[in-house]
Amino acid sequence: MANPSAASHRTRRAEIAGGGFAGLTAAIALRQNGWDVRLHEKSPELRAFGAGIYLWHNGLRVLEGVGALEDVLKGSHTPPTYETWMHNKSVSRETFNGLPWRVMTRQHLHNALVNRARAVGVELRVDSEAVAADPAGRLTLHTGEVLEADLIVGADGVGSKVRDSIGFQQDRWISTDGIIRLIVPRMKQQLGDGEWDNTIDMWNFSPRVQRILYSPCNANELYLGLMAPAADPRGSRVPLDLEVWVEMFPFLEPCLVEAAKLQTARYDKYETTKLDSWTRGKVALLGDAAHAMCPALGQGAGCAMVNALSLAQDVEATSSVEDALDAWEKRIRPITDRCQAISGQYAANRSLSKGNMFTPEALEAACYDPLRRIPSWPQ
Ligand code: FAD
Ligand code: 5PR
Repeated sequence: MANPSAASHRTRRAEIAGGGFAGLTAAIALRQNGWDVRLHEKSPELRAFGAGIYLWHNGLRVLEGVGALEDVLKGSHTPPTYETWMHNKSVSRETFNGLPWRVMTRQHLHNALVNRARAVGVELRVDSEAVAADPAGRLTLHTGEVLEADLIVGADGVGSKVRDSIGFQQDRWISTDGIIRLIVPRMKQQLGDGEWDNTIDMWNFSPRVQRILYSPCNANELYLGLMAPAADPRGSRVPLDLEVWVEMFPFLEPCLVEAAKLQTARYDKYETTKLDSWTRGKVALLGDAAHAMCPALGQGAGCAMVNALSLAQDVEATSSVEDALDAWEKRIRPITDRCQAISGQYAANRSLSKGNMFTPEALEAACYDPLRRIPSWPQ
């Protein structure tokens, strides 16, 4: 089929709502394919929320595709081993057959994507909230301005206004466990002997259910995820209830003391959203707007980024954006659906506490290669 933009002698335009990992990835990928792209972020500045993040082979391949991998690799870390402990005893040490994975701060990943978006010429607008979208190809902003485009992307997170203005059928649910996520200094010397460069998923079921996911991001920064049931007032308290955490994890005291100083700490429950469809006419939903998932497999952003890059690939293949979006959802969605289902089961059953839970099924999304469009690991 003829190149659609060449056939119409007109550069195609995309309006994107949301400057998170999904929106930024889509913006760069479309722009690299010659689209005019404007991205709208409702906040007054472009920044990441949350603390740390895991990316696996799939997300790292997206970064390669959008020209941001080198920047992300500098200042991030691949732990030698992904350990799981139960009651302070090691139950598994996983290395995933050499599958690439990486831990970093969210700000680090976000900075790399924003820099790349600027470098390729994406127009970035802050203080620009999308309030509605029209499947015919219109995005309405909070100012009342209506923008027309060949493609509208709703990457505006779990509370998506783009999605809700159109009215997709959706199932939503919220977990009973939640998490306090923080970045603290590594304190490696103070921690003393131990394999403190590893990821260590530390589970305790008694006397209370409390878990810490210990994740070094680089030489200076440590991502801590402190998990407790929402029904536990002390485990879910913010700022941190230092006593209750040090009692359970005494060997992490130097880091926990730092964590307790953070007044802005939040306790978040996991949200899951499942839609009947990710597209309507010229509107596509990406990331948490389409498929918020439990974080057990560390794949919400990874799947979002794969889907964003794949969207940019698929609108190149067909002259009708509507047809391309249908084909895109059919092609790429099943991997995300399966990942979301396993993540949900693992979270509900606290399955990761058993160790060795990164089975081939659980790693399906991670093994996908969005550039070659095949599952490519093990090679
Ligand atoms: P968001 O990150 O929510 O970005 C949406 C953006 O849109 C924000 O900047 C927001 O300000 C803006 N916005 C909102 N509304 C509007 C509007 N109306 N108009 C304009 N802008 C708007 N994923 C991983 O891959 N690896 C992990 O290790 C991992 N760990 C996680 C741990 C926890 C505890 C949780 C809860 C999630 C985790 N995830 C992880 C999932 C990941 O955080 C999300 O899937 C990902 O951030 C979604 O990106 P997004 O761009 O779709 O949405
Ligand atoms: N894995 C990762 C993660 O960030 C979380 C979980 C598992 C990478 C939450 O922080 O099980 O909750 C989890």
